[in-house]
Amino acid sequence: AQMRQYLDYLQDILDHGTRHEDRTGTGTIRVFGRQLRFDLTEGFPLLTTKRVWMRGVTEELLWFLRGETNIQSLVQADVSIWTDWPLQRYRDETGDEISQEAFEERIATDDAFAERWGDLGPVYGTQWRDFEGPEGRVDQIERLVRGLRETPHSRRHVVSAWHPAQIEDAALPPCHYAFQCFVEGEPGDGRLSLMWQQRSVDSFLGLPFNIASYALLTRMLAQQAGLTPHELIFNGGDCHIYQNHVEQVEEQLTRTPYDRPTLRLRQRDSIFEHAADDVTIEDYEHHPALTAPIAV
Ligand code: DHF
Ligand code: TMP
Repeated sequence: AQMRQYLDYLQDILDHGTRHEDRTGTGTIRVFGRQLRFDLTEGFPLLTTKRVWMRGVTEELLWFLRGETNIQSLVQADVSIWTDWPLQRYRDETGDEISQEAFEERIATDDAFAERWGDLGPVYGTQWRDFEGPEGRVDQIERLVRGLRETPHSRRHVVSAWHPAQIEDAALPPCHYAFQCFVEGEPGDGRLSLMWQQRSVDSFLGLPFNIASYALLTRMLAQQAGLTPHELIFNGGDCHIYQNHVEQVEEQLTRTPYDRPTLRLRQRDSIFEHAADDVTIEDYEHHPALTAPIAV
């Protein structure tokens, strides 16, 4: 099975979107309110119309699951996808026009520097594992895994990364800000679906990562709860294509998707014990990589 619907979604934005200036000064073409559904029994939903960097996706998800918000361990794993935001803050506040390489080198090797400049504030890691409430902190992932095991048919399997009192303190307010799990069928034969909400969607750079990340999370949760992954559903609010990504999008629209790859995930006793090499992607046939500047 393929992923034609991602291409249809991009075409829909080009056909029906309106041009608008945005926070980053780049400009977007945008529509509001779209849904994509992926049947996870038909292979792993990693885009094939360009290369998507699954190791980066995996390292980022494990970083969320560890409850971390400092980029140090990501940078140490050679993952630079979150570097731009701390780097920009460092440059703005110090006036030091340091290169990305030099900044990452210091983040990776100098703990005091990383502590001072590498933190993104209360982003996903904090909210998923350590959500601050009046009666202490809530580990939403631990609670979710327990809930899926003990009351699988509950309608309350919700995790929220949106903490209204802490939005101002985050380098970037959560884009994918909540998800819900849903279980069908009886114990021994249960199927797990997951739906996530995303307020703002960089459809060319961010969304392919987000789809793969939530598909991997669904696999991990299913494995912990003895369930079979079923459906993955994306609900997007402001769904946009940056104006400097239009050429890459048009190139992608000329490409025919390949069949989806398969993902293998090593079983662990706890969802918090996974390492990046627990994840392997097989039979990943894809079109050539496409690069694009990210709007900071
Ligand atoms: N800001 C914006 N404007 N768009 C985003 O997608 C975004 N995503 C964030 C943080 N801020 C953001 C976190 N996730 C890349 C992918 C995901 C991501 C951040 C960055 C990215 O640059 N991907 C490139 C390079 C990957 C690679 O190194 O191979 C890509 O081509 O997918
Ligand atoms: P905003 O906070 O002004 O909405 O900017 C955030 C940008 O980052 C926006 O283009 C959406 C994009 N984004 C994703 O698409 N996926 C992600 O996972 C993250 C963190 C950001």
